[in-house]
Amino acid sequence: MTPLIILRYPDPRLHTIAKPVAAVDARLRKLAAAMLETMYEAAGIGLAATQVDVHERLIVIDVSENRDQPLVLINPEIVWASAETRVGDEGCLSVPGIYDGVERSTSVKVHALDLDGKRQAHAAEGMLAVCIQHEMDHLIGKVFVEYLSPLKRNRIKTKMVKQKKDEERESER
Ligand code: GNR
Ligand code: NI
Repeated sequence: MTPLIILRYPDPRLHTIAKPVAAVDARLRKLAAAMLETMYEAAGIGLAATQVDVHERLIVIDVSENRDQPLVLINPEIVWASAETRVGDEGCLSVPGIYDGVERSTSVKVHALDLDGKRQAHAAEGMLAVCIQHEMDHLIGKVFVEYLSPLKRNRIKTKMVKQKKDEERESER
């Protein structure tokens, strides 16, 4: 399987609001498998369908040390988020090379469908809780840099545009 192409900030398609997955069928399972492969290939701990230009509510996550605990969440909903928050550095496969602090709930409860179309409840804390919140933001068209100050965001935007131009020049040679 060839990895999917990950959209990069400031691509406007990253701001698309995803629609619910209509059916957990063979197409969906194939997409989830391709997303997991893409996430592992890019050494990320999560990936939202939005990032691969598919605007359906589907995220894949693996926060395990050994990269052997894939989690697929279909039509995920955060049903509870702790009032307790923590600021932690985040990165994003759609904003390569940028890491900055974002305030998130320290624990969340999530309802989602699994690959069999069954309802699952997940209680998450630590890195998993952070990752779930980061991925669910992607599904509503939100990239973590939008939590940063306009000044930082504009600097990041400029850097990303320049990076892309440099790569394009490089590939023309
Ligand atoms: O790989 C990723 N690492 C990460 C680190 C801290 C907080 C969130 C993340 S998610 C990110 C992968 C990604 O971009 N998912 O959308
Ligand atoms: Ni991301």
